[in-house]
Amino acid sequence: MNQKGVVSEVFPRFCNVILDTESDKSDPKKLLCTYRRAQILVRDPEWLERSPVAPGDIVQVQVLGSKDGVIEELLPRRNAIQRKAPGKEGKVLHTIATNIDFVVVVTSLHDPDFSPGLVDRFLIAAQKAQIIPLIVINKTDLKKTAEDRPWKLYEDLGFQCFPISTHKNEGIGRLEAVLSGKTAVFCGHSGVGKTSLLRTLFGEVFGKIGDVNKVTRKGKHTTTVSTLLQAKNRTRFIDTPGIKEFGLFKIDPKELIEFFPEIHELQLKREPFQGLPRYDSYMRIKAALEDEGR
Ligand SMILES: Nc1nc2c(ncn2[C@@H]2O[C@H](COP(=O)(O)OP(=O)(O)OP(=O)(O)O)[C@@H](O)[C@H]2O)c(=O)[nH]1
Ligand SMILES: [Mg+2]
Repeated sequence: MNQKGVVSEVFPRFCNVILDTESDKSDPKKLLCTYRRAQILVRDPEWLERSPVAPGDIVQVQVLGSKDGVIEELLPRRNAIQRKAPGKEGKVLHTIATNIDFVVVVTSLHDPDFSPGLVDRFLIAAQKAQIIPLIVINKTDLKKTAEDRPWKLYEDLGFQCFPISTHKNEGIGRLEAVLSGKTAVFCGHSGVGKTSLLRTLFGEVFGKIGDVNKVTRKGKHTTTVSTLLQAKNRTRFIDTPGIKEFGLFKIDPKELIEFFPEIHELQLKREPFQGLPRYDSYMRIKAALEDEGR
């Protein structure tokens, strides 16, 4: 029997699939499926994918009993958020999630400190994939002064920002309203509170939460496998492991400036732009892309 479903977790040789017949349930049954690698579409002859499927992929499954199945076919993706696969030589990419409405870039105000470098990279990748990015700034309970608002820059650029405190349950309602009925992937550095926030949004305990290192104030990579959660009203959340770096690919360094409109504007007017807050970030990403092309 063949049935359609959505990939919820991806392991090296298997993945979990939630069948469409379970799509309204908040605790859906999952089928553990093997891949028939040869039958998975090759999407890009130039770039190899690290895994045959990604969370959010719609697949056709041959059901083998109540718990097992085989992936027969991968249906075309509406979109995908992807990065260069870290630690791999050559053109290998990591598909973080597919068929999504929002990329939620989760940061924390402190512990670890707000990191604009990663935010910029996620914003570029999301915009390139035509997916709406949202920026969450968690741990606002650790605010030091009233001016401690490093995300203001992104608000001024027109991005939707959500300063929240998961611990104090502040600011989460506004985010919840935007995400209702949609599929959103939650990404960011380790330790910013992705799983903590998702437990609140999902309303149930799942996964593990880990302390940040007391000295480095960084996370300890507590979540190790992405998980697609099926919440009320067909809302779907994807929790992901914290990432250290986000390698952009297939962007012409000359086009990069379009993702930095405030720098672009001054450049066109032939005015100095070296003092702008995102100038360093722009130069670093440009250098990385130029390296890539060599
Ligand atoms: N002060 C403060 N700490 C928080 C808040 N939200 C989460 N934390 C803490 O931050 C730490 C990391 O939380 P996690 O939810 O495991 O972070 P994560 O982003 O899922 O981390 P990885 O799975 O490693 O990527 C834990 O000690 C949480 O208790 C918050 O709003 N305020
Ligand atoms: Mg986590």
